[in-house]
Amino acid sequence: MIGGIKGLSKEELKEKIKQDFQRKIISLFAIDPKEATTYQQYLALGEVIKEYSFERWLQTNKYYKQNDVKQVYYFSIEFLLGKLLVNNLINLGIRDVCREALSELGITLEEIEEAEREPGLGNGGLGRLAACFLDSMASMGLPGHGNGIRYRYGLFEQKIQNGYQVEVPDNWLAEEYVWEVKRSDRACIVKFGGTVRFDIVDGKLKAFHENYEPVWAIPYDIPIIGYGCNTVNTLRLWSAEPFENVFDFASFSRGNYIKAVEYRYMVQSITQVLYPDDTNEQNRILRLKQEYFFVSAGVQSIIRTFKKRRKPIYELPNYVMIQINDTHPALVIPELMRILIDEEGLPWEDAWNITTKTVAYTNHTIMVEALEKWPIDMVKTLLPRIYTIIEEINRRFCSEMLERTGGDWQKVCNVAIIHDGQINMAHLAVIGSSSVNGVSKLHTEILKNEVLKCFYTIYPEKFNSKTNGITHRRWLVEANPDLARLISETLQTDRWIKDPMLMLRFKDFAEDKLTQELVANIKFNNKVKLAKYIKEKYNIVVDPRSIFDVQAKRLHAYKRQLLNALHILHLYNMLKENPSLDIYPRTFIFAAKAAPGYILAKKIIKLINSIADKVNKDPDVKDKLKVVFLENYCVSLAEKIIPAADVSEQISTASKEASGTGNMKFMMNGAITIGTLDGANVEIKEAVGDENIVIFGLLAEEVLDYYKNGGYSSSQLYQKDLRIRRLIDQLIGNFFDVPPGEFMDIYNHLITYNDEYFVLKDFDSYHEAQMKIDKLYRNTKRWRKMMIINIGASGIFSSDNTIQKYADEIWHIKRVEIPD
Ligand code: B1H
Repeated sequence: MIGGIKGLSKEELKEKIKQDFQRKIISLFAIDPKEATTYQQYLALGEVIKEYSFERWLQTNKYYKQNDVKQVYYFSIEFLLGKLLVNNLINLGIRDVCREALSELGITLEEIEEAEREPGLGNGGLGRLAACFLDSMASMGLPGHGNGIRYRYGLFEQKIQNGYQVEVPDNWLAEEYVWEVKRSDRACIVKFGGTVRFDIVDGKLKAFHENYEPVWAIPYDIPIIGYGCNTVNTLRLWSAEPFENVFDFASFSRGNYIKAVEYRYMVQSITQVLYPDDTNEQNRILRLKQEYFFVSAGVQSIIRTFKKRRKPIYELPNYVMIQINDTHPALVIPELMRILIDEEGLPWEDAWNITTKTVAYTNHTIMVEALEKWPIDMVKTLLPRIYTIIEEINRRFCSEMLERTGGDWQKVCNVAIIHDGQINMAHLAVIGSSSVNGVSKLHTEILKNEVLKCFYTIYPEKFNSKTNGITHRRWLVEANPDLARLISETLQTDRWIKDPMLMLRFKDFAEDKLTQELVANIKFNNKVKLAKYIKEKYNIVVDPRSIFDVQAKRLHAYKRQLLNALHILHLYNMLKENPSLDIYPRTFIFAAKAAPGYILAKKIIKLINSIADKVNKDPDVKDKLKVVFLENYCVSLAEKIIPAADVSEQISTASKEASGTGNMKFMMNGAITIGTLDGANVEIKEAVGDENIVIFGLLAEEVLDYYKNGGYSSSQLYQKDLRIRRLIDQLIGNFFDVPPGEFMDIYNHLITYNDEYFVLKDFDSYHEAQMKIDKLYRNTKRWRKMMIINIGASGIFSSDNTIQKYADEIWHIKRVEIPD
């Protein structure tokens, strides 16, 4: 090990970095440091920086142990970390010295930083939220760790070919991953399949799980370095490995070669690939295996650590809290029950009491297709012991409910965990935890009054709201350094990086002419940079003086990229009819991955690219409209796009977007939101005031009312509204240069199946909102003022605030200061 950086002067540190870096290149690659490629330089620097964090990491763990600190474990099937080198340099407070050290070696730090490959171990908002939370917990000195899966392949890499999405495997582990430490000595065994036998032992009924297939869970730990403090927490990601000697394992027949190979293949498949479906659950056995795998390993490792404290097991909830990120880790509930009963010998009631106190559940969606349900037979076969426990939880809960409802079976069925041959994971999560939270105020209200209404009457005390947040350290300090510098200069302190509520003081400068100009210049420079990237990558010229209007997020019908696309087509039609129409020049930028099996979403990508083709090639509109689809949206691309955005498209069908977090990232970088009153948009509006956001469209209650009572017909709208008719006709006519019927799925979605997400219904109102944006942008002063207010108010949406609330209201943990 390289040794620490504690107590060094700046000069000493600089010399140390130079030496350590060069020695690392030699020890890793046996080459002259001058001959190293940029990627090798990255690997070497990464190793050095990682080792610099070890001192604090050990210190943190020692402190937690010696002081019996209560710790939180955030269980998530996704962690979308983004690149870590810049982040770690900033959080260790050594980026500037490091830049100087390297520049004395003739190397540019930014080039090395760019060379990092990001681990795409998440789909979108849910996974990125988990990563923001880790940053906040560490930076606030909160004892909170992550627990997840080390996928061999992350989310696919997206290529656009002839306008269509093509998926390429994301081989992110082709080279070493610098930031992890493999800990084979802390492996756990996870058991699949087999049978359960019950027997009386010492007068007590005991379960024996036999003939199972054992799988090694190997932990890889990533240090999560806090900003401006000594805290280094841990993200533990599990990888599945086969037992070498599985045939010596009691239950296996010896010497069956084919079986041995099948077994190895089965094991490796468990952590092979991230499921690429955002908010769309397919009932696949492999996914169930993944869920149990990381949950079981995580719980075992927590209990193992806890037992070293030599406290009675009854004390567990006083020292451990497990937050589950949606229902994907909901099997913690029966798994913890299993360990407490089968391994610790507790009676059911005590185990249940401990489990429900230890677990808390966050819901992230009301989309029915995303609410996880597993067929009974699948769970019974794959996890026989876990199944018997779920059955017992269900039996006890239902008999309680039967009593409560005076024998109303219908009501009991509505809340049962097992019903209709399936296990309802949301019901299991609500029943088996002490806290149930939504991710924005509106979303929580919808949970309480619609989706989980029955449970809200049973357990009103469990329900609470925790509006999402984003780490301003990545989304502002790192992604938009010039703006961060301006905020520090303006406020004459950089304390806001630790205490984001101080950012609100930036709003006081909204009318200040100099601040307005500086903010506008920074935005313009960021737009120039993005324009350069677009030119280099796609050979498309975009004008940084035009409005950069951005929609970047997963592609999903409810997010309504289609509304945006059809509206662009509408603008194009208007301009063709009247070439001198006074539209402020706009560049529409899209970035979005579609789930590989989501046909409608993929057609929408093709449509956007077809519109781009048409618009960008037409000299008649060339000075007014441009459309660009940027491929492979990921954290690093978001960091390039968001600081350059003027307009932030947050246009989901009201009630459908649980929170959104992109909305917060754009706002923080001075983009003005055009959006519906959905998810956290509602709270963004409260934070900036009605005049600093552009709202349109149906309200959530109106949408829910249409779903319940009907009363909307898209085909009537098509008949009545000439503009809409024209757009739809263009979609299925020969307006685009595509195979006949190419957009039939979109047509059917909008017309035949009555426009489930109210795209056409909201079209008018969206158009008006867009015209309002056009007008506002022309008023330079007004627009700049809006930008500053949005930037300042975004402090409210720092995940530090969100995490403080989780810590106070759900976890009951306190900040600790790790000594030097
Ligand atoms: C969100 C998901 C999700 N909600 C299933 N639900 C998945 C569901 O792989 N799966 O099966 C993956 C992801 N993701 C998002 O969570 C919401 O749509 C956003 O509105 C929210 O901001 C985000 C974080 O809370």
